[in-house]
Amino acid sequence: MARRKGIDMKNDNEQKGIYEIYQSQPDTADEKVFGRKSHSDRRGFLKGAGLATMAAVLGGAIPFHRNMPAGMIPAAFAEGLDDVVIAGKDGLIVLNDRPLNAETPPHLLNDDITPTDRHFIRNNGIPPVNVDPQNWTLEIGGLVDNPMTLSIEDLKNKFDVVEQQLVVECGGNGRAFFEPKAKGNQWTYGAVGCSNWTGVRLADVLKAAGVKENAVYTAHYSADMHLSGKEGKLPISRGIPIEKAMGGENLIAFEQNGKPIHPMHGAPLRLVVPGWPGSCSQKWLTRIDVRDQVHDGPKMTGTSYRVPNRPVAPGEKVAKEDFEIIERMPVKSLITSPATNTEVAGNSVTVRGHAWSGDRTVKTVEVSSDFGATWQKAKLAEPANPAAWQTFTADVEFPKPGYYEVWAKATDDQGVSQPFAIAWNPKGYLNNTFHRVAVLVKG
Ligand SMILES: Nc1nc2c(c(=O)[nH]1)N[C@H]1C(S)=C(S)[C@@H](COP(=O)(O)O)O[C@H]1N2
Ligand SMILES: [Mo]
Repeated sequence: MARRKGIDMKNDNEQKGIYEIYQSQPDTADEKVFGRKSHSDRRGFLKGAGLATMAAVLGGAIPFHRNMPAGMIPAAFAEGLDDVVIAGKDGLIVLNDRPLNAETPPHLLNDDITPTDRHFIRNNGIPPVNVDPQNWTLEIGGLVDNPMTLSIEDLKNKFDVVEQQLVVECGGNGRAFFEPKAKGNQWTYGAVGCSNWTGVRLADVLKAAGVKENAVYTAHYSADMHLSGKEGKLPISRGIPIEKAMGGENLIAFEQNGKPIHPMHGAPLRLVVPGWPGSCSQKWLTRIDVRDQVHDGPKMTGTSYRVPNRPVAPGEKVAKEDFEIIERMPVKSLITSPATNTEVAGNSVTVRGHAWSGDRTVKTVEVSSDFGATWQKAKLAEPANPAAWQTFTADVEFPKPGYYEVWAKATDDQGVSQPFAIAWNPKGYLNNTFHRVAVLVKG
């Protein structure tokens, strides 16, 4: 199990995570952590001993300290996870080993195309073992004129085979930063990847099957086993609206990055529904049914992959009927270089990262090195294809040595930008706040 770095509480000698401290005692959090009260604003307290303490903890003076919002946890502390290594998975952080869940530290996501060994893993159940791609079949059933049973060879022979760079992001990516805490995998930043997927278009297969007029939703089934081991009990069975399923961006994929799909990523066949919660992308895919109602399989109902249909206060109890299914994932960006807590020699650094917005295009990415007081536009590449992430770069200059944070903010083609603060929801979904990395300029 990964753990957060603990902060030693001065008075009660208790080890508490920094997020817990800021949540439970916001007024005294700065005092607990930095030895001096902040009152409503850090400006005052940061002039004196508090500023010196914070600088000592962060490893350098803070030239833009006047802009630092009160109660903001320095990005230097945001990734307090111990490194645990999984075989064949280069540097991923394991959150849970049954089922296996692992995320990728941002600096290992620097490539335009995410290598398979750096793609996060999110399993709800126990993956099938000894799969035989030769005898694997996919059934298309439910409200279709021509139900079909297709082998992987059939898929390759009967349909256009296409290759696309597609973003898969878990709906709970960023959950670790929720206060009050939300139950579930405590993903920080790295439950996202953009690999090159090869397969056939889901839409082409559904068209060949002849979707009936009254079709509303797809239902996805797979060969993994429920954690209880009970025969016939499904760990997860999600679906998507039929209009979404007809988009050309969704693939029934048999290769990731030019190789047969890795066992942890759904070998030998999976859906890739980019820009929607990763849970829509059923791995170890065996059947797709077309239904005349919203699918009600495991993890479709209750509060799974759902958010309140209105803004709620942090910690507010929300009635079940006020939840709605998450559709597209929100606009977001990730700084992949420099890694957080990097020491920079000289007075500038080239910042690099990726930005994406569900199945939309990102129009601008801006970066700030003064806690959001001023922003500069980054250079932003076009997506390789719809639903691929877009790489940005920016040369950022620092006026003098000290502690800085580089923040990134993306805006999509509908004019929607990333927010500074989390839109809290009970299950910890859709955190698309700015990514912040700590940079220590040595001059
Ligand atoms: N059959 C099956 N498909 C699944 C899952 C699963 O547990 N079983 N997890 C889903 C979730 S919640 C996510 S975020 C993505 C993760 O895909 P990856 O493990 O290839 O990164 O797969 C989805 N598809
Ligand atoms: Mo997920």
